Amino acid sequence: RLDGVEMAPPDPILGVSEAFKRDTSADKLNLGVGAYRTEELQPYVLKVVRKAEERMLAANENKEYLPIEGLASFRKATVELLLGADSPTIKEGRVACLQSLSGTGSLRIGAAFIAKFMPGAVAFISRPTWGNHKNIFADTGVEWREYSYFDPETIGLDFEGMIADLEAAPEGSVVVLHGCAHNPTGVDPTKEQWAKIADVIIAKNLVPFFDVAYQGFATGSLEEDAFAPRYFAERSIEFAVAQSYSKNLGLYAERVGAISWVLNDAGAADRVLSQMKRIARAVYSNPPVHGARIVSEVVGNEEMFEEWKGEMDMMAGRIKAVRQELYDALVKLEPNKDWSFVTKQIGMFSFTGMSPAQCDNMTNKHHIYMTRDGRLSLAGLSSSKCQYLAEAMIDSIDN
Ligand code: PLP
Ligand code: TYF
Repeated sequence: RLDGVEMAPPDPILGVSEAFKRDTSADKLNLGVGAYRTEELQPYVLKVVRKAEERMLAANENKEYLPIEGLASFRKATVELLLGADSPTIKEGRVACLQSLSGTGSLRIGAAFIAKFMPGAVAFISRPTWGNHKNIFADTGVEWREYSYFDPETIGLDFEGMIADLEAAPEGSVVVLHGCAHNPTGVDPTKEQWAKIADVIIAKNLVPFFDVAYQGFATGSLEEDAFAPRYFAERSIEFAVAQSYSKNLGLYAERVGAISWVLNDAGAADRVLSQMKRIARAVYSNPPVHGARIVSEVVGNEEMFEEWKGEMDMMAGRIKAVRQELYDALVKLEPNKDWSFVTKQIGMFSFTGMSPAQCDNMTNKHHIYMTRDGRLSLAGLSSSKCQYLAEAMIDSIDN
């Protein structure tokens, strides 16, 4: 009966890690997935996470089911992290927050909600964007289209193209926006540009859907990195937002995140939450508790919260340092080329403009694993590998 099932293609990002594991070269370097590594290229568990886990173990917590909407203290902490603890939106009960399965599961519940309650709405995603956005909307039956975002000439934002495409979108369309540290380009709108984006959203009655996967990794400040959603809330724009703790708290495998709707009416927030619960119930019933407890321990304790910020600075600082070292190595090897994009881009990635063939050369000849859109995860790079990477890049670009 199932003889006709064809082999599915590997995930364009996670599939790179699988290929990396099979490579036996001593030089191999995994710059595919956006996951933080130490200078020794080992995964890193934050000290503050270990501390929270010790406290949880000592408290002898049980493993009872959580409510469908998740752990109350986690939801409170997560919404406050996004909008600020003194946000009037929160005080007035206008946020519907459901703990879900990290960023991906949160986007998925948000997309399912859109499919159900905004039938026919098209989701506009940036070109390029994180590979999974298309999958998530397509699998939930929401049609997606792209809006201009990246200008390969300037290696910057194609702001005019973006605004023109949003202006041309049908009324009531959904616009997926990266809250900060755009993946894969590392290019974010300025505050002035966010204001103009908000103008178009209001004029065209569009519905923003923020994907916040890197809060704390763009400017280094949790508050600054939440500028766009906070600003939209101030302007009374109603929006959805998916949050993830994979990167900023290093909880990748724990699957910790939330989907929220920020609305202008508390009654609407209650009704929306009830419907998101209904969707979640049919998918996984209720979310896992362990990671959510870690978050509420860390965010709920002033000392641990400060410690977390210190470790986030350390991680973001190491990425900035290798960004600079890679730039220096490239300039030294090929001074006549403009490498400034390396240090201009922010967040975990470097978007190099390399073609698929050049990426293949990086992998096949130099054992450097990356996605074929030309993205390098600097979170997986060490100081000691910058020279090797620069040489491989120049060999791949020049040939
Ligand atoms: N959205 C973007 C833009 C991402 O880069 C990621 C990857 O971290 C995610 C969402 C979701 O990741 P996760 O499901 O691990 O939270
Ligand atoms: O872009 C990345 O590398 C991260 C990790 O299906 C990731 O966001 C990649 C693919 C995926 C889930 C997470």
